[in-house]
Amino acid sequence: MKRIIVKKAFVAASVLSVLGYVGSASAHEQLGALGAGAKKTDYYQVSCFNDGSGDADHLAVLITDLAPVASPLVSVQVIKGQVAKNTTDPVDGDATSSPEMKVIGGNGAYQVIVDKTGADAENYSLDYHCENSNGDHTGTSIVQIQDK
Ligand SMILES: [Ca+2]
Ligand SMILES: [Ca+2]
Repeated sequence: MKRIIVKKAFVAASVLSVLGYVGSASAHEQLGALGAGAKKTDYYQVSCFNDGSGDADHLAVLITDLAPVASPLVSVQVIKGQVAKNTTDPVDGDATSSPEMKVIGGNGAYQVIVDKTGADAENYSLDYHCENSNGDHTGTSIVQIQDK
């Protein structure tokens, strides 16, 4: 009996950790913080690839400016090849994100830059999804290159 309880607890913990991992991976949400300096910028590389659901057509991103409410607006820029785009969350600390932005660049590495308009520390949530031409998820991975 005791052994069963221990085993159940272990399984529950394992499921939780797996759910936590899968949750963050499938949600493709990156939480980040920008320091108080006006020039603080975070830099990621998101890779889109075929994980069995077809080749990626584009990377879709949006940014949410989280609490604390401060004067800077938070934006995300995406660059791939000859294409660069920007989207900005126009209101800090509310429930609404920036407009979603899609950069059509196929498979491969997209440069993703998160910055803000001025001084004061900011927190943000970056949503990023590689999708095929039908809008279905394809393989997506992220690496942080600069954390400022
Ligand atoms: Ca904020
Ligand atoms: Ca907002």
